[in-house]
Amino acid sequence: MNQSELVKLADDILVLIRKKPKQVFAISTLAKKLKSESFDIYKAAKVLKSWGYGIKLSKSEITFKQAADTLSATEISFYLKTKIIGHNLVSFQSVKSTNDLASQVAGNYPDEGVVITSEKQTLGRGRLGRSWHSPEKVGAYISIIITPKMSPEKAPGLSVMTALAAAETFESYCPGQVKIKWPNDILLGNRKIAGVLTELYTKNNKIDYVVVGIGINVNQKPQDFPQNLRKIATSLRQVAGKKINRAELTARFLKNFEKEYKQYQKNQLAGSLKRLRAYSSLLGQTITLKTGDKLLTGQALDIDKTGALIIETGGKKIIVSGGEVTVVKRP
Ligand code: BT5
Repeated sequence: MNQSELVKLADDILVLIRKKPKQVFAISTLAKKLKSESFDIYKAAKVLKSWGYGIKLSKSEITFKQAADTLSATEISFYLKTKIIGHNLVSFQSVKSTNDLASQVAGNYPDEGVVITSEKQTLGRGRLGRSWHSPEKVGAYISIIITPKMSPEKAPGLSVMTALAAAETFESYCPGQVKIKWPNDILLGNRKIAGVLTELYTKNNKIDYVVVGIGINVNQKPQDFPQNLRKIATSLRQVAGKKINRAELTARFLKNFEKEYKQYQKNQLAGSLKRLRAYSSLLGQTITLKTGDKLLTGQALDIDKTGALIIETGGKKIIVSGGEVTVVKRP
């Protein structure tokens, strides 16, 4: 049995034993079920241990004790309750950027709901050429391919929609503490824990596909951030005060994403405005926005159903789409 067959067998064993923790499985029974040799089952169980799974293993028996801290497709799928988003889920140990990879995949085969995750990114991207710090095994780096049947003008609101899905997810870990800094930052106690990068690909003025990427700081300790981020970033773990299961968190986020996306396709953010307003860190504040080279200062009044921010400046109301805008200053 070669290495990739062994890895596949390890995954198959996991699917069987993962659902029944503490049950003792005879290796000979698993071998029969998986049409393998007992010796290979034993070897594959050792592979599972090397992945960090808590497994009690003897020559004749296997017992599942504890899940590994991993963002593998099998582990995420264990918690996943979606219909479309994540129906095809591929996980990597290390990639340059999950958004880049998703775009390559979708360029060949734009399939609604494909999800790519990675344990680490070596060139994680933020918006406008900025970078996303993506250390190994403590974060969640996720890209979702979608192919919405809507006009490209409606795409910027997908970032706000995704930020809302993320906020709803984090709310269950840190109730009452989550804020969305329009259009794409999610904050806990005024520090950033996640950012959304939505990239639109068009063909003949129609949406070909959209890659929605999110980077989430899950289990970082303060020292895991570089000096320049220590004062502006935090993680769910730091605020919740306990280590978070990244696979479960990812599955919960994908579920919320699917729910919000379904609504968005019907009526954009019309049904979500109340929640968006409640999460917003900007409304009512005087802020400075940067669009291209221009700076604009005004009071943030509201968010509309397209995801745009309505601001008042010099007695006029202006609607700013989330597209290429950065909030550079607020009190
Ligand atoms: C974002 O950009 O916030 C979007 C980040 C999207 C990252 C995901 S990870 C999966 C997918 N694949 C990718 O390659 N990207 C996406 P922006 O609003 O431009 O914010 C970037 C700024 O946030 C940086 O300039 C830093 O100041 C700050 N930053 C970078 N890494 C951070 C981190 N881990 N936590 C908090 N802040 C961070």
